[in-house]
Amino acid sequence: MTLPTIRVHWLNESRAFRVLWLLDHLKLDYEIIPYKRDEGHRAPESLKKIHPLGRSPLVEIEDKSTGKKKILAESGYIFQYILQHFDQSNILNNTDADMSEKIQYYLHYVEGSLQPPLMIEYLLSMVQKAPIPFPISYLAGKITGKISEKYSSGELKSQLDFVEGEISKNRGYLVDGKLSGADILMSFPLQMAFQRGFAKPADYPNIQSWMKIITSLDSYSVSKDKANALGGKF
Ligand SMILES: N[C@@H](CCC(=O)N[C@@H](CS)C(=O)NCC(=O)O)C(=O)O
Repeated sequence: MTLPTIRVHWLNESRAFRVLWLLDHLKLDYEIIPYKRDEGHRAPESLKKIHPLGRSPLVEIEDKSTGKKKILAESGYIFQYILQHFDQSNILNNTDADMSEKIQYYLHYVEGSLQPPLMIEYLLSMVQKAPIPFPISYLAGKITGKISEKYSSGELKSQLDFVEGEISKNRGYLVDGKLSGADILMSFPLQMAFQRGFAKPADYPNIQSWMKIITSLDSYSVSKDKANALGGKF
């Protein structure tokens, strides 16, 4: 089978890093089309030429014989597509049907449940750090603190508690005691939660050791070097 050309529309410091890592772990050839965040930390307008929503990651699949192209958006769907079409040896899939369904679950869970409270906490922290004059800054601090207390920090804690329990039950990984696409996809929000100080590493020992193991993989370093060479941390 001739594999198509795979192009990753990659934005620096973004979820797109996981797609590089997935492709590198599967040892697939691909091209990176880099985009740089603007001063407001947003994606440049040029990404909207690839997909109307202008978010990253976007993956372009081009059939080498016909030149026909398709654009894949949404990290979970991109993972599903790549695992289904390009992981025939089940390196990151699972041959057991129940376990395979569990991987699929995480492809939805990551953006559907884990990412929203994390994003709210991030936005609230940005408001708290913004250069707003007193007394508006005081009021903004009170309001954002209340939203966090009443919703997002508690919600994030239950999500992290859940993931901590799953890793513990599943022998150090998310599914079946071994690495799968779910681990690579889930790495981004979990790294963010700790790097941004929304959770204390000491409260989540299973997530910490899981993170240490998966980020020690050669494929992680290969992707990180590629991202760094393009001027992005991720
Ligand atoms: N649910 C989408 C989210 C995509 C998304 O929000 N990507 C961020 C990067 S982490 C982005 O492109 N941000 C730039 C912007 O919003 O301008 C996915 O999973 O791919």
